[in-house]
Amino acid sequence: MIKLYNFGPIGDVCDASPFCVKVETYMKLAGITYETYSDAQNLRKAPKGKLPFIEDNGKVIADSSFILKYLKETYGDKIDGHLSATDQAIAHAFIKMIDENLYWVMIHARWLLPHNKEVLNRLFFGAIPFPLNKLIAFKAHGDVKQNINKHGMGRHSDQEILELGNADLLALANLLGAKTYFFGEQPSSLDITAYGILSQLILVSDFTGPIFDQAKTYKNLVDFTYRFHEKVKS
Ligand SMILES: N[C@@H](CCC(=O)N[C@@H](CS)C(=O)NCC(=O)O)C(=O)O
Repeated sequence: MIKLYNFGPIGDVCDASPFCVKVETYMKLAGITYETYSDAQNLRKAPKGKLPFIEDNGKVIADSSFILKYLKETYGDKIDGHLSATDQAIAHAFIKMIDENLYWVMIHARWLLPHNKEVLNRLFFGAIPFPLNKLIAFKAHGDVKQNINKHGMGRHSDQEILELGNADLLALANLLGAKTYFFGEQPSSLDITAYGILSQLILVSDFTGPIFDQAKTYKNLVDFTYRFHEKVKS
């Protein structure tokens, strides 16, 4: 059985990382059996220093996009087979928008808005004994700040980051329109990826701030997220 190495649930959502939600949700929808190994310590043995990664028949695959590619090649393309070439191109561009841009907007809100610091430290480092929890939290905050600056998102003002995030949300809302899923009546990897990030913005109530409020103003995205959550929750 496939072993999925992730962080673990946050509230009612299967993981605190949108990339881990993506992989787990893909396997659920594709009917692929797996077991989860949830622990932030998995980062230590993660081949690329990030989660998720999977282990299947002795093979280790890291990064959500390579994991989905491997699952499609090994177990059949049960999720995206119905997409036209144009839909596949649109899905690819939107998935990159979510993974490479909107993700960092969410990370900024969670890690760099001062009012979320206490809740983040409690949720992510609260189980670690004192004083190790303080040391690990201090290092993690420094690492995230450096990473978000190196990405470039961290160079913008809070207001500019909100604008960039809202442009992505608007694009998602416009593409979804009144449809059940982004390409009609059947879910695809884009729906799964969108659920990964929207679950963090809309369903996880621990973190607060303008981007979380903004996401909740798009009624079709909110309805989509709750609908998808009902479909895939354990
Ligand atoms: N491109 C990777 C991104 C994975 C990623 O950024 N994971 C984050 C959690 S959301 C992580 O493990 N961060 C830990 C770190 O950078 O130390 C994927 O698609 O799986």
